[in-house]
Amino acid sequence: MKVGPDDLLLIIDVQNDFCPGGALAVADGDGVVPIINRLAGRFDHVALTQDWHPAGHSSFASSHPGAAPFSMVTMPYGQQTLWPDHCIQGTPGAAFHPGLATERAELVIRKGFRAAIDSYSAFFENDRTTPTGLAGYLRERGLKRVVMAGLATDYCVQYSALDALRLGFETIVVLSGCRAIDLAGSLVAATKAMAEAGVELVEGIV
Ligand code: VGL
Ligand code: ZN
Repeated sequence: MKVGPDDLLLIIDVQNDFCPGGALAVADGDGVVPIINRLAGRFDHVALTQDWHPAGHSSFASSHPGAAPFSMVTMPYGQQTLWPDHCIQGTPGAAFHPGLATERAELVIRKGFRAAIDSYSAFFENDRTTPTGLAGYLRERGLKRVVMAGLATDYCVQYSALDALRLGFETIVVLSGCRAIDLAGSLVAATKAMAEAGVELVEGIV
């Protein structure tokens, strides 16, 4: 792909809690930082997402007595994986990785801030209908194509990519800038789902 003026680089959840030593560490999560920093220098428009939960969030296993992290529960909006407490608003774990070049970001979109519902996607909460406002932002700014990288490939990146496509944006995921949680084959499933939907999966940008 060739980067153009109507492209947005959307950097997903490159936060301390998703990096080694964090509460929901993704293997080699911090490995994306130099790759994404290099990418960011190529784009006219950059936005960041930030997973941003209140303490006691309903996606935390600790909020469900007897439930183990990484187990599933049924919520009013559907199936939900329960996570270790992570990305609690205002804590160091919720901060961006200190090496991430955030200064060129034109927008930081926070998600998962409603206690009763999780939000993997940058566009919709996990009911798949409550919008975050990002689609409106892109349309008002005349941005046509979304290029994504970040954490985690099989959760927030996948959900964001499928929603971007569903909303009519051309969607590219840069796999060298992503790392996965990979629960029970979720990385293979996510890659397949994105490819079948029409998300363009690229290793890098030349
Ligand atoms: C994420 C699980 C819970 C992600 C966020 O950024 O992929 N995964 N919260
Ligand atoms: Zn989360």
